[in-house]
Amino acid sequence: FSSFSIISTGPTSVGMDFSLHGYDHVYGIPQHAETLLLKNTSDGDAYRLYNLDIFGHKIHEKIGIYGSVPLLLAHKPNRTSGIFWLNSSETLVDISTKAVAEHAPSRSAAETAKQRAVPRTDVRWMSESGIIDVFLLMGPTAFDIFKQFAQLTGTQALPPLFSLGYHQCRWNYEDEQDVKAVDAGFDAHGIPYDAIWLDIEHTDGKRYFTWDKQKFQNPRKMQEHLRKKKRKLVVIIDPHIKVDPSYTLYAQAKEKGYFVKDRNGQDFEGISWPGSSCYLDFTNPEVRKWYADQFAFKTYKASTNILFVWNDMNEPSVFKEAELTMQKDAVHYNNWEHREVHNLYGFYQQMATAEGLIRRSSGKERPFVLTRSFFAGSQKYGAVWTGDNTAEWSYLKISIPMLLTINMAGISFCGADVGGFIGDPEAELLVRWYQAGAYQPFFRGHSTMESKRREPWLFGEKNTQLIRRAISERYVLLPYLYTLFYRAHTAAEPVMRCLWIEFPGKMETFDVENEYMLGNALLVHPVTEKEAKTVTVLFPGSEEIWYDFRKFKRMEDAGTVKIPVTLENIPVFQRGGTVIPLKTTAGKSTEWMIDTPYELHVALDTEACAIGELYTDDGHSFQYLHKKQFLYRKFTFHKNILSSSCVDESGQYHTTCVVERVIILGFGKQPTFVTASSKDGEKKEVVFTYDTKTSALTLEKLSLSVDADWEICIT
Ligand code: MIG
Repeated sequence: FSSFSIISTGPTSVGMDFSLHGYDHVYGIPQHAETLLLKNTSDGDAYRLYNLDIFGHKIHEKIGIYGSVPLLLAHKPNRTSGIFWLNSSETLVDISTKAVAEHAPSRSAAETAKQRAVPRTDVRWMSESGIIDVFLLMGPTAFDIFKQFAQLTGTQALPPLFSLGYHQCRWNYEDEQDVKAVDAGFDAHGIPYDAIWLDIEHTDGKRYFTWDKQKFQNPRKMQEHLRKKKRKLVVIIDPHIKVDPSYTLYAQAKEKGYFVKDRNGQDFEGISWPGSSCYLDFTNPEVRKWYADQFAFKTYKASTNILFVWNDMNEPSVFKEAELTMQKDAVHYNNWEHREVHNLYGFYQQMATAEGLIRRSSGKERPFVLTRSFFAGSQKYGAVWTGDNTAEWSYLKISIPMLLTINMAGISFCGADVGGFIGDPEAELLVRWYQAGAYQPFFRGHSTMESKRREPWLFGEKNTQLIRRAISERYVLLPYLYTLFYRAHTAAEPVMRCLWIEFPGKMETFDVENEYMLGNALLVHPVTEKEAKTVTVLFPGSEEIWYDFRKFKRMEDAGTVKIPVTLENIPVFQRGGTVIPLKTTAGKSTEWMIDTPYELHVALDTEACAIGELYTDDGHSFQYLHKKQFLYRKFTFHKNILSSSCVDESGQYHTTCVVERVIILGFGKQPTFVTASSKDGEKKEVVFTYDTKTSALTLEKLSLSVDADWEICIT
């Protein structure tokens, strides 16, 4: 730490070495624009965990960007371990993987000791200050690690359903007319979306919680317009507060002493978008409470309950300071130096914001808050995104390992700016990014000021159609995605999983980062090369069966397979043995789809069995928690019977929504007769079609309630 300047309390430095015996694959410690598999750092930079705003950040660097989670996972066949180094000051992680000679004990003195080379990974954690507070997570499976980590840091908040839809953002949607026009554009082009976003220019001179009076003359009316369209508004609220005594927020915070102080005890002043700014001290619980109160409808003028929030610049980003962040000797609540809590600053802002949104609804409604900076536990408060990426193929490619790593660290709800924030994507890249984003947890198109407008319909009819198709696939998939989020919320299972998490014994999966599993049932392989004609897909597990998710055909070859691709879509496969709940069609937004019927895709495994789940509730309130208003159902296919049963009897939710269609993939032969029977004994004959080419059996016009037990028998 010789490069640290000695100031005030100064750095103290703590560190510790760990040897992971038998392991040569380590993962985790987001956020870096780096590969999934952590690299040996002995001949270069250590991985750094220090939240920074790095505009136009490069790829394959060990410098930390925006957020950090000091959790490292190590994996070897059928065994996973974890190290959670709980320290929020600047941290470096050195990794050294080597083969070491291990001596097998010799049985007799005469026999020479046998030697064999076994892998070992040495991990050195070094933090600038604080204490050593470290947790060794024993697994033994990856899913055990996720649960153990969740016991310490919490699970993913259950997102309101709308927030799993598509988000349309730009720096900036200029004014009310612009917002209305973009909103109308989605309808005119038949593209679903759920939320339109306003960046910093919507405010009165970057005074957050206010509106630019010229551009947004009637923000309430604009929100009513969106509400009628069953859509939401998300606005940006940054942590820096403009130094302006006539700005109520500033005046109040100043008077109450709620800003971070400099080493001389004065309010720390830095430069940001509003010019000279002070920074709220979110580490102080009293400040968080006060901040949460700013979201009350009567305090936040012209805000309504369809308005949700985006926290940016909360590393914190401070222009003109060293590394564009706050000085380390700035002073927080209880005299903590900034260096001690740096990586927690954004975490606490998102916590306070989420609390504010909950409180404005008197505890009834789930919040949605997107944050750029994050720390271990941020999953409890909402979503994160990977910050300012660039509109280049390489950034689309690296977004996959980045999101997989964030998921591994407990934060399932994450995404990268679709299209790339900086620059202008060519149409093909934009289409490919939409196709990838549609199968990732947080799905938002966003672009910087200097870039050309890129709403989905601005690239010609053909590309509009491709993007419409990608977004529509997302909407149809929402019941599955929402169910995965429920599992993340209740059982700490990541939504987006690198392959080895699902196939822990298959070494060929350990470094795969160009494809992933969405839940346990979908294998997704985004196309990240320009003009790709084929992609090479690894189908993990020789005993698995995989089906083309759209054409229902069973994949003939196993292992590594070259798959032809067109611009139409990216390869997605359903794993044999799973049932995926879908909606039959996409609607204009999630709220338009409440009554849209379900469709089940039942993919049979080698035993002709399959199992899957569906979780549903009102999609926006905490009633699922407080009143147990939810449905948690299970679908089982066994011995030619598909049955619907209840997973959690404690939950009840009334819905008129029905299962309309069931498609069974890999069904051996043309059936003669299909009947559906409900629990009360009512039996009816089912219309079916069997496709001999794909072996897909389609059952139609079922009209079976989702909230009741039933059986479909195939003979
Ligand atoms: O320094 O609010 O990452 O998404 O559009 C730029 C303007 C500040 C950075 C965010 C980006 C956002 C932009 N912000």
